[in-house]
Amino acid sequence: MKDLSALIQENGAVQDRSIYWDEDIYELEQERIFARSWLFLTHESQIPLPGDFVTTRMGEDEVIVSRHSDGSLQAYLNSCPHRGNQVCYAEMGNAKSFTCAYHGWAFGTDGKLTNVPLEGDTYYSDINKDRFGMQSVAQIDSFRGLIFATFDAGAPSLNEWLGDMGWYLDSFMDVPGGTELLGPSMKSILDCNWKVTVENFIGDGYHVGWAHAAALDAIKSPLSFMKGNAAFDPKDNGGIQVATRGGHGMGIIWDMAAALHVNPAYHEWLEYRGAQVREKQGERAEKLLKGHWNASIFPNCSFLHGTNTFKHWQPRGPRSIEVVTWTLVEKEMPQELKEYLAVMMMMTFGTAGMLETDDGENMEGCTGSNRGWMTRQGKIYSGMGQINEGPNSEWPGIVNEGFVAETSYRGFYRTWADMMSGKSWEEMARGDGRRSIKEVA
Ligand code: UNU
Ligand code: FES
Ligand code: FE
Repeated sequence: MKDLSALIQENGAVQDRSIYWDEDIYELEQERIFARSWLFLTHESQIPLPGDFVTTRMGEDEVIVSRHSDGSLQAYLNSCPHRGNQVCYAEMGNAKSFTCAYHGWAFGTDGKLTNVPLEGDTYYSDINKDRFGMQSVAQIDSFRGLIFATFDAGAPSLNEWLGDMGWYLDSFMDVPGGTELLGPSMKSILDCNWKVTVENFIGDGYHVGWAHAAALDAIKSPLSFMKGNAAFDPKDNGGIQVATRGGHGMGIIWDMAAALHVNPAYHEWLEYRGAQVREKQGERAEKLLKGHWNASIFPNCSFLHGTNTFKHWQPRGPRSIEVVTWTLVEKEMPQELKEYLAVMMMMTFGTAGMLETDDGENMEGCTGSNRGWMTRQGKIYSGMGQINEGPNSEWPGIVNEGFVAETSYRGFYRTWADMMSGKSWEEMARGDGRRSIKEVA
């Protein structure tokens, strides 16, 4: 493996190509990123009732996430402590218990071992059931309905982990009634490294007018002025790009929440909700609510506010991911609006969505080219906008005025490098002192 400290250079602007291909680096990511970070599991709306469960992955670990009989959220490895068989194969459902198909050990909805077949005749009742539950996560918590967990008991709280990202999320998630994910999810496989999709969503405003030119035209997007980049005027770059501490980030296009669909009912909703949000949280929150966001929550989930897309990029080795997609809406939206938004989400960023398929080819190309040994020795570049970014009087984080930039890429890779080098939580909390060119100068 290459020298770890050289994989990310120039304050996050240069990546070594091996990070998209190398199996040893991928294994180290499992240990140092996925086994430590708070990872997205599901939304409370997916498991409202006792016994409700979903199965998902934390890194490559299969997990069951359930609502226990006492109402608490539980998550534990979906693997039997007897001989290791996967216990639950359903994607979601409601259960009183989970029974292993191999020898019949049964577990409660908190993962605890409740029944062992032939317990008296074979173990002579000398088995301590408390010892053999499915292994629970170290911490589980939810933020405005989004449920996360970490395998690291020493990790900071979820609120600290999200930091300023939580403040940004509140503008559209801390609303009366809250939000929900409309499922069932769509799932598909892409032959790409997980980080390529995370970086695309965290901050790629640059590809929108180029890679999506035909789709913007076809759906008569209000952004179709960007197509082919020909008519782009610097004043069209109206928005911000943000890197928040912890590797999260986003690009926001002001007044473009409905960037990929035109529906008067959605605009009416934004006016109605915007006034309430402004009252409770202030003008900045209203401005955020009415913007279109592309965003990622470190390490591997992303969303588009306005296009109502919520995605979980599940790694399956260094060169493959499973993409899981839901529609994220407000619970109090009228039913017809929810249905309209779900259809538009599918048409744009569902598995066969017009923009999703534009991106998919590029995600695979950015990964697959590195199969060439010589190609893989090189570096790639995300230095756009460094000269223009810094702390901002209005917006938390490192901010670039203008949504076409790579500010949030750099924040993501600085945190990635910090975690990969094995920094302690204290070291990471202190910050890396390399957050923007302006601060360094
Ligand atoms: O493709 C995207 N990430 C995107 C599309 C971002 C902003 C607007 C439209
Ligand atoms: Fe950006 Fe080729 S122009 S990857
Ligand atoms: Fe895209």
